[in-house]
Amino acid sequence: MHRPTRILALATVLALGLTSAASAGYDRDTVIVKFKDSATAAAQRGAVLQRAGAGPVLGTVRGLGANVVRTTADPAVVAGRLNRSALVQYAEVNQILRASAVPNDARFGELYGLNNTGQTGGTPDADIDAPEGWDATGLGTFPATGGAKVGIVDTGIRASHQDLAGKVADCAQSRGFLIFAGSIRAGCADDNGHGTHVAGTIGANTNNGVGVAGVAFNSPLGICRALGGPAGTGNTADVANCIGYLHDTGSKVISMSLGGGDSTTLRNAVVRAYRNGASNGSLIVAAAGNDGNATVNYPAGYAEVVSVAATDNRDQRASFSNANADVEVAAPGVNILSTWFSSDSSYNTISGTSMATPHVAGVAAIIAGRNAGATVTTIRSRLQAATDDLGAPGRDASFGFGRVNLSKAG
Ligand SMILES: [Ca+2]
Ligand SMILES: [Ca+2]
Ligand SMILES: [Ca+2]
Repeated sequence: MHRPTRILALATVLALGLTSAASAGYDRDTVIVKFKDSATAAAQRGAVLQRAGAGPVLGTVRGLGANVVRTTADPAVVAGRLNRSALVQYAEVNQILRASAVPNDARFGELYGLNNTGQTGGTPDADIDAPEGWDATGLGTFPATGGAKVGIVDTGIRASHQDLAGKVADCAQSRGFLIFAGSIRAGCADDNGHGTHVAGTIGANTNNGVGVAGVAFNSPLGICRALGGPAGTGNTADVANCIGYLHDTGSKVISMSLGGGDSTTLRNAVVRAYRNGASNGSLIVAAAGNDGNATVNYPAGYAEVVSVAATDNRDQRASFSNANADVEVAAPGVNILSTWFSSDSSYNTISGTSMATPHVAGVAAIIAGRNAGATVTTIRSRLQAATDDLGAPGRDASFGFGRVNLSKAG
Protein backbone atom coordinates (compact mmCIF):
# COMPACT_ATOMS: atom_id res chain seq x y z
CA MET A 1 0.00 0.00 0.00
CA HIS A 2 1.71 3.07 -1.24
CA ARG A 3 -0.87 5.66 -0.44
CA PRO A 4 0.23 9.19 0.32
CA THR A 5 0.36 9.63 4.05
CA ARG A 6 0.80 12.27 6.63
CA ILE A 7 3.21 11.23 9.32
CA LEU A 8 2.32 12.27 12.81
CA ALA A 9 4.49 12.99 15.79
CA LEU A 10 3.46 10.39 18.32
CA ALA A 11 2.84 12.18 21.59
CA THR A 12 -0.08 12.92 23.80
CA VAL A 13 0.25 15.74 26.29
CA LEU A 14 -0.51 15.08 29.93
CA ALA A 15 0.12 17.08 33.06
CA LEU A 16 1.51 15.61 36.22
CA GLY A 17 2.40 16.82 39.67
CA LEU A 18 5.59 15.33 40.94
CA THR A 19 7.39 15.00 44.20
CA SER A 20 10.92 13.88 44.62
CA ALA A 21 11.95 11.31 47.15
CA ALA A 22 15.01 9.28 47.89
CA SER A 23 15.06 6.10 49.90
CA ALA A 24 18.07 4.83 51.78
CA GLY A 25 18.48 1.32 53.04
CA TYR A 26 20.97 -0.94 54.71
CA ASP A 27 22.25 -4.45 54.32
CA ARG A 28 19.85 -6.85 56.03
CA ASP A 29 22.48 -9.46 56.93
CA THR A 30 25.31 -7.51 58.51
CA VAL A 31 26.13 -4.87 61.11
CA ILE A 32 29.34 -2.88 61.65
CA VAL A 33 30.83 -2.82 65.15
CA LYS A 34 34.06 -1.41 66.57
CA PHE A 35 35.10 -2.59 69.99
CA LYS A 36 36.97 -0.40 72.43
CA ASP A 37 40.71 -1.00 72.54
CA SER A 38 40.27 -2.28 76.10
CA ALA A 39 38.12 -5.19 74.88
CA THR A 40 40.98 -7.36 73.76
CA ALA A 41 39.80 -10.88 74.55
CA ALA A 42 38.12 -12.69 71.68
CA ALA A 43 35.87 -14.60 74.05
CA GLN A 44 34.77 -11.32 75.64
CA ARG A 45 33.89 -9.84 72.23
CA GLY A 46 32.15 -13.01 71.17
CA ALA A 47 29.93 -12.94 74.25
CA VAL A 48 28.92 -9.31 73.55
CA LEU A 49 28.03 -10.18 69.98
CA GLN A 50 26.07 -13.27 70.95
CA ARG A 51 23.99 -11.37 73.52
CA ALA A 52 23.16 -8.77 70.89
CA GLY A 53 22.12 -11.41 68.36
CA ALA A 54 25.15 -11.08 66.10
CA GLY A 55 28.01 -13.23 64.83
CA PRO A 56 30.19 -14.52 63.44
CA VAL A 57 32.63 -11.82 62.39
CA LEU A 58 32.86 -11.81 58.57
CA GLY A 59 35.71 -9.38 58.16
CA THR A 60 37.22 -6.07 59.11
CA VAL A 61 37.25 -2.63 57.55
CA ARG A 62 40.74 -1.92 56.37
CA GLY A 63 42.67 0.49 58.56
CA LEU A 64 39.78 1.19 60.93
CA GLY A 65 39.62 -1.86 63.16
CA ALA A 66 35.86 -2.10 62.73
CA ASN A 67 34.28 -5.53 62.21
CA VAL A 68 31.55 -6.56 59.78
CA VAL A 69 29.39 -9.06 61.67
CA ARG A 70 26.63 -11.30 60.39
CA THR A 71 23.20 -11.12 61.96
CA THR A 72 19.85 -12.72 61.28
CA ALA A 73 17.99 -10.10 63.32
CA ASP A 74 17.25 -6.52 62.24
CA PRO A 75 20.67 -4.90 62.01
CA ALA A 76 19.31 -1.61 63.39
CA VAL A 77 18.10 -3.38 66.53
CA VAL A 78 21.34 -5.30 66.86
CA ALA A 79 23.38 -2.12 66.49
CA GLY A 80 21.30 -0.51 69.23
CA ARG A 81 21.99 -3.39 71.60
CA LEU A 82 25.71 -3.33 70.84
CA ASN A 83 25.90 0.41 71.47
CA ARG A 84 24.67 -0.20 75.03
CA SER A 85 27.68 -2.42 75.78
CA ALA A 86 30.52 -0.85 77.75
CA LEU A 87 32.95 -2.74 75.49
CA VAL A 88 31.70 -1.24 72.23
CA GLN A 89 33.03 2.03 70.81
CA TYR A 90 30.26 2.18 68.22
CA ALA A 91 27.98 0.00 66.14
CA GLU A 92 25.89 0.90 63.10
CA VAL A 93 23.98 -0.54 60.19
CA ASN A 94 25.89 -1.32 56.99
CA GLN A 95 24.22 1.22 54.73
CA ILE A 96 23.54 0.77 51.04
CA LEU A 97 25.06 3.63 49.09
CA ARG A 98 23.44 4.87 45.94
CA ALA A 99 25.16 4.36 42.62
CA SER A 100 27.74 7.08 42.34
CA ALA A 101 26.56 8.24 38.94
CA VAL A 102 23.66 10.33 40.20
CA PRO A 103 23.92 13.71 38.49
CA ASN A 104 23.21 17.03 40.19
CA ASP A 105 20.53 18.20 37.75
CA ALA A 106 17.81 19.90 39.76
CA ARG A 107 14.96 17.77 38.40
CA PHE A 108 16.79 14.46 37.99
CA GLY A 109 14.71 13.06 40.85
CA GLU A 110 11.57 13.35 38.71
CA LEU A 111 12.94 11.16 35.92
CA TYR A 112 11.47 7.83 36.99
CA GLY A 113 12.38 6.38 33.59
CA LEU A 114 16.07 6.85 34.40
CA ASN A 115 15.93 6.00 38.10
CA ASN A 116 12.65 4.86 39.67
CA THR A 117 12.54 5.07 43.46
CA GLY A 118 8.76 5.11 43.53
CA GLN A 119 8.78 8.91 43.42
CA THR A 120 5.78 9.04 41.04
CA GLY A 121 3.83 6.30 42.79
CA GLY A 122 5.27 3.54 40.63
CA THR A 123 7.38 0.47 41.29
CA PRO A 124 10.97 1.06 42.38
CA ASP A 125 13.44 -0.12 39.73
CA ALA A 126 10.87 0.00 36.90
CA ASP A 127 13.44 2.07 35.02
CA ILE A 128 16.37 1.80 32.62
CA ASP A 129 18.95 1.75 35.47
CA ALA A 130 20.65 4.89 34.18
CA PRO A 131 22.91 5.64 37.20
CA GLU A 132 24.05 2.03 37.39
CA GLY A 133 24.45 1.97 33.61
CA TRP A 134 26.49 5.15 33.50
CA ASP A 135 28.80 3.69 36.13
CA ALA A 136 29.08 0.38 34.27
CA THR A 137 29.79 2.02 30.92
CA GLY A 138 32.42 4.43 32.18
CA LEU A 139 30.21 7.53 32.05
CA GLY A 140 29.93 8.03 35.80
CA THR A 141 32.04 11.19 35.68
CA PHE A 142 29.53 12.75 33.26
CA PRO A 143 31.77 13.70 30.35
CA ALA A 144 30.08 16.25 28.09
CA THR A 145 31.52 14.92 24.84
CA GLY A 146 32.81 11.76 23.21
CA GLY A 147 29.62 9.82 22.52
CA ALA A 148 28.29 8.44 19.24
CA LYS A 149 26.29 10.95 17.21
CA VAL A 150 22.51 10.56 17.35
CA GLY A 151 20.31 11.88 14.55
CA ILE A 152 16.73 12.96 15.27
CA VAL A 153 13.98 13.34 12.68
CA ASP A 154 11.28 15.44 14.34
CA THR A 155 9.88 18.96 14.72
CA GLY A 156 13.34 20.47 15.26
CA ILE A 157 15.00 21.65 18.46
CA ARG A 158 15.30 24.73 20.68
CA ALA A 159 19.08 24.73 20.38
CA SER A 160 19.53 27.61 22.84
CA HIS A 161 17.82 25.75 25.70
CA GLN A 162 19.97 25.64 28.84
CA ASP A 163 19.93 21.83 28.76
CA LEU A 164 20.61 21.56 25.01
CA ALA A 165 23.13 24.34 24.40
CA GLY A 166 26.15 23.04 22.53
CA LYS A 167 24.52 19.74 21.63
CA VAL A 168 23.58 20.35 17.98
CA ALA A 169 26.23 19.12 15.55
CA ASP A 170 24.10 19.11 12.40
CA CYS A 171 20.99 21.19 11.77
CA ALA A 172 18.72 21.09 8.74
CA GLN A 173 15.13 20.86 7.63
CA SER A 174 13.14 19.39 4.82
CA ARG A 175 9.72 20.88 4.83
CA GLY A 176 6.89 21.32 2.41
CA PHE A 177 7.98 20.46 -1.07
CA LEU A 178 6.00 23.32 -2.52
CA ILE A 179 8.16 25.65 -0.43
CA PHE A 180 11.58 24.10 -0.68
CA ALA A 181 11.33 21.90 -3.75
CA GLY A 182 12.67 18.88 -1.95
CA SER A 183 15.98 20.16 -0.77
CA ILE A 184 17.59 20.09 2.61
CA ARG A 185 17.71 23.64 3.94
CA ALA A 186 19.43 25.33 6.84
CA GLY A 187 17.54 25.76 10.07
CA CYS A 188 16.02 23.35 12.57
CA ALA A 189 14.16 25.61 15.01
CA ASP A 190 11.28 23.92 16.83
CA ASP A 191 7.85 25.60 16.87
CA ASN A 192 6.05 22.59 18.35
CA GLY A 193 7.99 21.19 21.33
CA HIS A 194 7.94 17.51 20.41
CA GLY A 195 11.42 17.48 18.91
CA THR A 196 12.95 19.47 21.77
CA HIS A 197 11.43 16.99 24.23
CA VAL A 198 12.86 14.00 22.37
CA ALA A 199 16.28 15.66 22.14
CA GLY A 200 16.39 16.23 25.89
CA THR A 201 15.70 12.60 26.71
CA ILE A 202 18.51 11.50 24.43
CA GLY A 203 21.15 14.09 25.17
CA ALA A 204 20.28 16.83 27.68
CA ASN A 205 23.27 18.47 29.31
CA THR A 206 23.74 16.41 32.45
CA ASN A 207 25.35 17.14 35.81
CA ASN A 208 25.15 20.86 34.96
CA GLY A 209 23.05 21.62 38.02
CA VAL A 210 19.84 22.49 36.18
CA GLY A 211 16.87 20.74 34.65
CA VAL A 212 16.93 17.15 33.48
CA ALA A 213 19.47 14.53 32.46
CA GLY A 214 19.79 12.81 29.09
CA VAL A 215 20.43 9.09 28.64
CA ALA A 216 23.37 9.56 26.25
CA PHE A 217 24.39 13.00 27.52
CA ASN A 218 27.79 12.96 25.81
CA SER A 219 26.39 12.28 22.33
CA PRO A 220 26.30 15.14 19.82
CA LEU A 221 22.95 15.51 18.07
CA GLY A 222 22.12 15.70 14.39
CA ILE A 223 18.79 17.46 13.99
CA CYS A 224 16.61 17.33 10.90
CA ARG A 225 13.21 19.00 11.01
CA ALA A 226 10.75 17.06 8.89
CA LEU A 227 7.60 17.51 10.97
CA GLY A 228 7.22 21.22 10.33
CA GLY A 229 3.56 21.10 9.43
CA PRO A 230 0.58 21.84 11.67
CA ALA A 231 0.46 19.83 14.92
CA GLY A 232 3.75 18.11 14.27
CA THR A 233 3.00 16.64 10.87
CA GLY A 234 5.17 16.09 7.84
CA ASN A 235 5.19 14.11 4.65
CA THR A 236 6.95 10.97 3.52
CA ALA A 237 9.38 12.79 1.26
CA ASP A 238 10.47 15.14 4.04
CA VAL A 239 11.08 12.30 6.48
CA ALA A 240 12.96 10.27 3.86
CA ASN A 241 15.01 13.33 2.98
CA CYS A 242 15.98 13.78 6.65
CA ILE A 243 16.93 10.11 7.06
CA GLY A 244 19.31 10.51 4.13
CA TYR A 245 20.76 13.73 5.52
CA LEU A 246 21.37 12.34 9.00
CA HIS A 247 22.93 9.15 7.67
CA ASP A 248 25.18 11.07 5.29
CA THR A 249 26.35 13.41 8.08
CA GLY A 250 27.44 10.48 10.25
CA SER A 251 24.70 9.78 12.77
CA LYS A 252 25.33 6.27 14.13
CA VAL A 253 21.82 6.10 15.57
CA ILE A 254 18.73 7.72 14.01
CA SER A 255 15.76 8.28 16.32
CA MET A 256 12.29 8.72 14.84
CA SER A 257 9.41 9.42 17.20
CA LEU A 258 6.93 9.37 14.35
CA GLY A 259 4.88 7.01 12.29
CA GLY A 260 2.41 6.61 9.48
CA GLY A 261 1.64 4.37 6.53
CA ASP A 262 3.88 2.17 4.41
CA SER A 263 5.65 3.90 1.55
CA THR A 264 8.20 2.83 -1.03
CA THR A 265 10.16 6.06 -0.59
CA LEU A 266 10.28 5.77 3.19
CA ARG A 267 11.34 2.14 3.03
CA ASN A 268 14.06 2.88 0.49
CA ALA A 269 15.44 5.65 2.74
CA VAL A 270 15.57 3.25 5.68
CA VAL A 271 17.22 0.48 3.65
CA ARG A 272 19.86 2.88 2.35
CA ALA A 273 20.70 4.22 5.84
CA TYR A 274 20.80 0.76 7.41
CA ARG A 275 23.37 -0.51 4.89
CA ASN A 276 22.38 -4.13 5.50
CA GLY A 277 23.53 -3.77 9.10
CA ALA A 278 27.14 -3.14 8.10
CA SER A 279 29.54 -0.98 10.12
CA ASN A 280 28.88 2.05 7.92
CA GLY A 281 25.15 1.91 8.54
CA SER A 282 22.94 3.79 10.98
CA LEU A 283 20.89 1.96 13.62
CA ILE A 284 17.34 3.25 13.27
CA VAL A 285 14.81 3.26 16.12
CA ALA A 286 11.20 4.37 15.74
CA ALA A 287 7.99 4.61 17.73
CA ALA A 288 5.64 1.62 17.56
CA GLY A 289 2.63 3.95 17.64
CA ASN A 290 -0.06 5.22 20.00
CA ASP A 291 -3.13 3.45 18.63
CA GLY A 292 -3.30 1.11 21.61
CA ASN A 293 -3.87 -1.89 19.36
CA ALA A 294 -1.94 -4.15 16.95
CA THR A 295 -1.51 -1.56 14.20
CA VAL A 296 1.91 -1.62 12.53
CA ASN A 297 3.20 1.88 11.83
CA TYR A 298 6.07 2.84 9.56
CA PRO A 299 9.02 3.29 9.64
CA ALA A 300 8.93 1.14 12.84
CA GLY A 301 7.36 -1.74 10.92
CA TYR A 302 10.27 -2.22 8.52
CA ALA A 303 12.63 -5.08 9.29
CA GLU A 304 15.57 -2.64 9.30
CA VAL A 305 14.04 -0.50 12.07
CA VAL A 306 13.85 -1.19 15.82
CA SER A 307 10.22 -0.70 16.88
CA VAL A 308 9.81 0.78 20.38
CA ALA A 309 6.83 0.25 22.71
CA ALA A 310 6.09 2.29 25.84
CA THR A 311 5.95 1.28 29.51
CA ASP A 312 4.82 3.17 32.59
CA ASN A 313 6.26 3.67 36.07
CA ARG A 314 5.17 0.16 37.07
CA ASP A 315 6.74 -1.57 34.06
CA GLN A 316 3.28 -2.13 32.61
CA ARG A 317 2.51 -1.65 28.93
CA ALA A 318 1.21 1.88 28.37
CA SER A 319 -2.47 1.76 27.42
CA PHE A 320 -1.77 3.64 24.18
CA SER A 321 1.24 1.56 23.14
CA ASN A 322 0.83 -0.60 20.06
CA ALA A 323 1.50 -4.32 20.47
CA ASN A 324 2.47 -6.51 17.53
CA ALA A 325 5.05 -9.05 16.43
CA ASP A 326 7.40 -6.34 15.15
CA VAL A 327 7.79 -4.60 18.56
CA GLU A 328 11.45 -5.08 19.42
CA VAL A 329 12.11 -3.32 22.75
CA ALA A 330 10.23 -1.13 25.23
CA ALA A 331 11.10 1.89 27.36
CA PRO A 332 9.38 4.34 29.71
CA GLY A 333 6.93 6.54 27.79
CA VAL A 334 4.23 7.66 30.24
CA ASN A 335 4.54 11.07 31.91
CA ILE A 336 8.10 11.75 30.82
CA LEU A 337 9.67 15.04 31.86
CA SER A 338 12.07 16.64 29.38
CA THR A 339 13.13 19.90 27.76
CA TRP A 340 10.47 22.07 26.08
CA PHE A 341 10.55 24.63 23.29
CA SER A 342 8.80 27.64 24.85
CA SER A 343 11.82 29.12 26.64
CA ASP A 344 15.46 28.33 27.36
CA SER A 345 14.50 27.03 30.80
CA SER A 346 11.15 25.34 30.04
CA TYR A 347 10.29 21.71 30.68
CA ASN A 348 7.18 19.65 30.06
CA THR A 349 5.77 16.25 30.93
CA ILE A 350 4.22 14.34 28.02
CA SER A 351 3.49 10.76 27.03
CA GLY A 352 3.77 8.56 23.95
CA THR A 353 5.81 5.90 22.24
CA SER A 354 7.57 9.06 21.05
CA MET A 355 8.91 9.45 24.58
CA ALA A 356 9.97 5.79 24.83
CA THR A 357 11.90 5.91 21.55
CA PRO A 358 14.59 8.41 22.67
CA HIS A 359 15.32 6.35 25.79
CA VAL A 360 16.15 3.47 23.44
CA ALA A 361 18.11 5.72 21.08
CA GLY A 362 20.20 6.83 24.05
CA VAL A 363 20.98 3.30 25.15
CA ALA A 364 21.83 2.37 21.55
CA ALA A 365 24.14 5.37 21.31
CA ILE A 366 26.05 4.32 24.42
CA ILE A 367 26.39 0.80 23.01
CA ALA A 368 27.59 2.25 19.69
CA GLY A 369 30.07 4.46 21.53
CA ARG A 370 31.53 1.48 23.35
CA ASN A 371 31.75 -0.56 20.17
CA ALA A 372 33.29 1.85 17.68
CA GLY A 373 33.63 0.17 14.30
CA ALA A 374 31.15 -2.60 15.14
CA THR A 375 28.46 -3.50 12.65
CA VAL A 376 24.97 -2.17 13.13
CA THR A 377 23.86 -5.79 13.38
CA THR A 378 26.11 -6.25 16.41
CA ILE A 379 24.92 -3.04 18.05
CA ARG A 380 21.31 -4.08 17.46
CA SER A 381 21.79 -7.51 19.02
CA ARG A 382 23.48 -5.92 22.03
CA LEU A 383 20.56 -3.54 22.35
CA GLN A 384 18.15 -6.49 22.32
CA ALA A 385 20.21 -8.09 25.09
CA ALA A 386 20.32 -4.89 27.15
CA THR A 387 16.76 -5.46 28.38
CA ASP A 388 14.79 -6.75 31.32
CA ASP A 389 12.25 -9.28 30.06
CA LEU A 390 8.68 -8.24 30.86
CA GLY A 391 5.29 -9.86 30.24
CA ALA A 392 5.30 -13.30 28.66
CA PRO A 393 8.75 -14.95 28.92
CA GLY A 394 10.95 -14.07 25.95
CA ARG A 395 10.06 -11.77 23.08
CA ASP A 396 6.40 -10.77 23.08
CA ALA A 397 4.11 -8.34 21.28
CA SER A 398 3.82 -5.83 24.12
CA PHE A 399 7.46 -5.41 25.15
CA GLY A 400 9.54 -7.11 22.45
CA PHE A 401 12.70 -8.43 24.14
CA GLY A 402 11.90 -6.28 27.17
CA ARG A 403 12.34 -2.83 28.68
CA VAL A 404 15.80 -1.52 27.97
CA ASN A 405 18.31 -1.53 30.84
CA LEU A 406 21.46 0.56 30.45
CA SER A 407 23.33 -1.43 33.09
CA LYS A 408 23.25 -4.40 30.68
CA ALA A 409 24.64 -2.38 27.77
CA GLY A 410 27.73 -4.13 26.45
CA1 LIG B 1 20.63 19.18 32.99
CA1 LIG C 1 10.81 -3.21 12.79
CA1 LIG D 1 8.66 -10.74 27.52
